[in-house]
Amino acid sequence: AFLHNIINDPHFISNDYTTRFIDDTPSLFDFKKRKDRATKLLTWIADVTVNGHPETRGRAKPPATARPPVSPYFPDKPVPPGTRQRFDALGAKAFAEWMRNEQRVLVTDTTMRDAHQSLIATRMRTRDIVAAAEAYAKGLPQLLSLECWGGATFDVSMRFLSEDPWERLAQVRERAPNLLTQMLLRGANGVGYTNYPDNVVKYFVRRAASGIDLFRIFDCLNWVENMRVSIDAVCETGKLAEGAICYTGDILDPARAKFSLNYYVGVAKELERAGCHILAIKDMAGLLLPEAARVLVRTLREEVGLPLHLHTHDTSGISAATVLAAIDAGVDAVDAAIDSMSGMTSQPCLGSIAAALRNNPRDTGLDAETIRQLSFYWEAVRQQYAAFESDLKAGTSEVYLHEMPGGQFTNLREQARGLGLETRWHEVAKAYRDANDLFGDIVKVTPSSKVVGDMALMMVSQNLTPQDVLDPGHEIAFPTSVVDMLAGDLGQPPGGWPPALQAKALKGEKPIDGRPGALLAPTDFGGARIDAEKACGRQLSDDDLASYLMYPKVFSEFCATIRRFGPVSALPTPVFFYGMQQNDEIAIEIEPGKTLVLLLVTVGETDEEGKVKVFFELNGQQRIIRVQNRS
Ligand code: BTN
Ligand code: 3PY
Ligand code: ZN
Repeated sequence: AFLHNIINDPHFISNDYTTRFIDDTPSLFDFKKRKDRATKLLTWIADVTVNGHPETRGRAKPPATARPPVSPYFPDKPVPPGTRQRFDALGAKAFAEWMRNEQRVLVTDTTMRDAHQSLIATRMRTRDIVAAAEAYAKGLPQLLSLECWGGATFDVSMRFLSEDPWERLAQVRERAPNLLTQMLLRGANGVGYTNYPDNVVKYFVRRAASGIDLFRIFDCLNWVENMRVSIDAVCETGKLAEGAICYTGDILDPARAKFSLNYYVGVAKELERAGCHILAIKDMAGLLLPEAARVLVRTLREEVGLPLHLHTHDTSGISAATVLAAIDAGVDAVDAAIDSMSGMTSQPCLGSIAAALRNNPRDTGLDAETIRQLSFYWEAVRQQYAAFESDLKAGTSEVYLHEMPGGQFTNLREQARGLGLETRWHEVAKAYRDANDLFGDIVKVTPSSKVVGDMALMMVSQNLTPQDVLDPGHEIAFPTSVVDMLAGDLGQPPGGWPPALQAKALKGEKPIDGRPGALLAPTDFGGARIDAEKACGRQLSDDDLASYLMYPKVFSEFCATIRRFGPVSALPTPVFFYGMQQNDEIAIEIEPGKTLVLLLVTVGETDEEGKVKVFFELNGQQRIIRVQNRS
């Protein structure tokens, strides 16, 4: 077995080894019999059939009436040219000018990223996303872009879905070759939760640019200084850099003078000077009221030469009014989610916005029937993710109090429930606002929103008032994330951190006031690759390395899961989460042209060792898989 491992080791094969090879390659001592992909997948299915999947166990099940999702199908229709061809022909700068001069309202569909991030905890799997891509390409070629990557999807796909985010991107791109692909990049925080060294941010952007055309870049404190490395990196690739101003407060409320119209115009001008091609108004919590949208859009369009792209959330229930007001005031592009994935903490409803503009000079040109068909598809897909639905039932004006981003709202509710605070949700919401005010009134979006959430949960669970938190005589064990943020690890908010709270949390440690990325030593990519390949037991692509640089532990564990269970992203979603039932028959395409036909014959009794035999027929041959019963 040892020799077998040596001659099959990727480094050995490529002659890339030294005298330390045996010492440095622990996987050589991994003598477990190597299984083929089919056996690995059967092991997963058997295990989940017997034990359930940890992510769905004990949660709501898909309704018995759920119908299989069928994406609209246009077999004989060619893919018409779209924004991708226009962008390829014009380049970034001229494309942005075209956007600004176009009369139609341009629309970004967020269903493949923010909508499921905000409604079903980012759990949408690649198969379900990719199956819709061709219908978008053929049926909605007037779209500006598909937001399909970045934000929380990168982490969640590896951590909870055991799938590779890079494969998702490549497949969407291949199936929608006429539409711009769009991602959300958290500036110096990449697609993670902390600042990365500058060379890591650049490396990540370069890799991402092979699949992404439009990068929406933000900083969680609106600190443009902290966005320059990523803006420059995007510009160097020739792709579109969309700089976002994160909207909080209310420009029409004199009591929130910190986040005034002037403030946003200032940030917008900085982003324009920093070289961005497009300006986003990123209203991550859905706080932008219709009248404020009118004023903000009109002013930004006068003061800045870039096309304006509005992103909002419908947590309050009135985001469509905001979008229509912004359109009236001249916004160039808006974000919306397909009908069945819209509303509540997600984006406003794409089909209805398109309807509102039909036969009007700014008509989007989007086809109503295709939107409906796509909505039916996503509706059926969404039923399979019932385990991840929140119990939110209505729009809520409480969002103007707490200002939580749509992507965080249901997450924090879950976290609160986990701490036994489910009956005290409205206190958590109030504490979230109190924590915001303690931090000096800040922008709350990943990762600063996470820090405010941690603080709020601590305050509620320990019954602390803001006065307690500030009281020098009251000892507080601040969450680590709070200490790090007040130490300057996420950067600087406008006006700096409140000195008294900062001193109390840092207990004499000195904060930094410069850009965190400037203090982080550059990563040694060669060394990182060696570590990563050791951890994963195989040679890694440049994309793999980028995953490892963002999430070393999550990526290594993802690799281990795939090593053990094979390409589980190929499993249909119900099978992935729930396994199979007696007499279920499925086809699994593990690579183009290689399909496994699988029948679950029966599940045996649990034996003395606590193991269960699961009987399958694989392409007509009997296969028995024995798994531990842990249920
Ligand atoms: C991970 O934590 O690595 C991702 C989730 C993997 C859970 C699945 S459920 C079926 C199989 N059996 C296990 O013990 N783990 C995987
Ligand atoms: C993210 O960073 O994931 C967001 O969606 C922020 O709004
Ligand atoms: Zn959003």
